Amino acid sequence: MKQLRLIGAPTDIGAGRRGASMGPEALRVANLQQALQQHGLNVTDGGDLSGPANPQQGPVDGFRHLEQVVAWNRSVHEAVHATLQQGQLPVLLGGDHALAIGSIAAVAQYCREQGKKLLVLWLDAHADANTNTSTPTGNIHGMPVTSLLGIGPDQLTSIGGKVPALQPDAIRQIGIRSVDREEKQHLHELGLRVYDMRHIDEHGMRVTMEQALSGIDADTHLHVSFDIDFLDPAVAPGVGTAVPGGPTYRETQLCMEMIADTGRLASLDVMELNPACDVRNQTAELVVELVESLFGKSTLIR
Ligand code: HAR
Ligand code: MN
Ligand code: MN
Ligand code: MN
Repeated sequence: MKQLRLIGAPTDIGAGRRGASMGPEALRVANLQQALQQHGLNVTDGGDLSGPANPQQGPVDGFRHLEQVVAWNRSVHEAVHATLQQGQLPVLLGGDHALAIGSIAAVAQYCREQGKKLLVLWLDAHADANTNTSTPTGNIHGMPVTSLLGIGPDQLTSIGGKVPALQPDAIRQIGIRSVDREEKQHLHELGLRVYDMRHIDEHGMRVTMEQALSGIDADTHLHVSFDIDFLDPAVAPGVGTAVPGGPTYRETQLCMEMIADTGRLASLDVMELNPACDVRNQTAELVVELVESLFGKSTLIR
């Protein structure tokens, strides 16, 4: 297994509620690095990136903090791309989910350079496919998917060089249960593969993951963009935008284990952990366990 590199991005610039800026430190307090090392993984903590403070302003042209979101994403893009070039596996510690723009743009760029196929699994309660006209809030953490697909202002869509950074068939969304009305139209128009909670209820997590992971081969770079609000808030209260009715502890463990089983996980975002909403860091501790599973810790006796 490759060397992992933790990259902290302590900002909540793209979110409505403050606090995701404390995510990287809460994961360190929950011993993320040490837990992974105990399983024999080689893990470096690259420390935190820096960027503009949160000006806490309202929307301009349908975007809150566009300039600051762009600045943070440029720095995330650079760090993630450099990590991949060094042959390491980047683990971005958010920070809000707007930073997935820079992270995934870097991964897509690297895959083009290496001639690899990219598959992005988007684990989230939300589809994050708004635009400045469909957003009810102006919060850019509701827009990373559209940005990566080339919809939005140049500064956001062209961070990885090529526009669009991704084709819609390179993304599969899992756990979705909160979508705005116009946003739903975007999902249909773009033809995104969405395994929403209804799908998981009807088919179970096992079948859902078999479908979501289908087509992965030796040439595939698998990227997981894990928004912690994917989880049911009963087990993961430490998020800024909790939506009831998410995957349970066991369902999420299975999801992570099935991703690990592919052996193709090559980059990861751990986003939207909000310690200000958490209870005694329990969500951070749960996330550490789940990331351990993602990298092959098995709870099976075998
Ligand atoms: N759809 C809502 C909006 O655009 C909320 C979506 C963003 N919230 C997240 N993303 N936590 O995963 O404002
Ligand atoms: Mn352990
Ligand atoms: Mn999200
Ligand atoms: Mn979300």
